[in-house]
Amino acid sequence: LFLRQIQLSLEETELTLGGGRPQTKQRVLIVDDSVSNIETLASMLGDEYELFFAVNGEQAKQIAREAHPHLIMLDVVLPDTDGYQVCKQLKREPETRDIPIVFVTSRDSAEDETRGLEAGAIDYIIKPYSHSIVKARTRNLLELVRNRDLLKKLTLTDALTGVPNRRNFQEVYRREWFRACRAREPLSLIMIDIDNFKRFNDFYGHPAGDACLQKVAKMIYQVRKRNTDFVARLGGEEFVVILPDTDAEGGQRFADAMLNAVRKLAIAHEHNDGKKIVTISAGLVTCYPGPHISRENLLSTADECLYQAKKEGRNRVCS
Ligand code: GH3
Ligand code: MG
Ligand code: MG
Ligand code: MG
Repeated sequence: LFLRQIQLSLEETELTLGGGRPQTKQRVLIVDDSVSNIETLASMLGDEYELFFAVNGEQAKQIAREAHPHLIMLDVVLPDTDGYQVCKQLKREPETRDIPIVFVTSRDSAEDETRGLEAGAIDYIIKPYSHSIVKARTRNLLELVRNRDLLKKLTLTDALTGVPNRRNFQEVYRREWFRACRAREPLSLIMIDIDNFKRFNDFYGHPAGDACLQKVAKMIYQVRKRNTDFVARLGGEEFVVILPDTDAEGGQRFADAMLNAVRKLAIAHEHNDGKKIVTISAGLVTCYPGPHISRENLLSTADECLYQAKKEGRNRVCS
């Protein structure tokens, strides 16, 4: 019940960002070189799940990477390799590591089963199997997966605004930093802070302050043009944007668009240095990540730029 409640509240948050979708069917990848084996599993699971199929190891890995299934049912004997190898490889790769794998095989020795479980499989089903048992096991497993994914999402999402939180930012920032290093691409970072927000809260009350934060978060989120652009709430009334493969000019365009968009919201603010509406200030930095500069360093420089924007009168970008 507890999980169901957070699930509902999360769906609401998603809706506020316009990305909400009802519980969709979970995806299951069936890997078997025998079409009749695939057909049997498909007839059992097809109503409840969205199914994908692969008939060899290479195909299985490719579909696992592209379709991100919630569960893989894996045969042991395959034409190009064996299922244990496929399992081990999927468990090594970051994008597929979390996908639970269930072996479905007629190999019934204790050694084979041990090998499968040691390769990282979560379960091992021996043929011939009872349809009702396999259906029930699959359902239980996928329920666990759903709850695990939900918890993961909750730990990475800001509860008030629905955008990624600080922890999420730290992970993504680290990842994008190393990607930019490898690709020798520029990276832009924007620190954002709402102007005179303490006075806003004092004057309009905390609930109105919360509503303002939600609107501003949504607006910053909507300014993004590429889905690799990343927005997070760091805490309080502070946000950060990561713009991969974006030079100083592109960063400036994004920051200007963001400031404009927030002004356009025209949220009344009686005590914002005479501006009468809610505004934000931003600090923009751009660099080619490499050994000459640290992540923390770039972040603190963005902070200094933001401080400068405040000092120069707020409602502006400094870089
Ligand atoms: P500046 O323009 O220099 O940034 O001034 P400021 O008043 O915005 O800055 P300060 O850091 O002094 O105040 C931030 C305020 O943000 C304090 C608090 O009232 C408010 N705040 C922080 N988190 C939340 C929140 O989750 N909800 C609401 N409603 N207000 C918050
Ligand atoms: Mg086979
Ligand atoms: Mg502020
Ligand atoms: Mg602040």
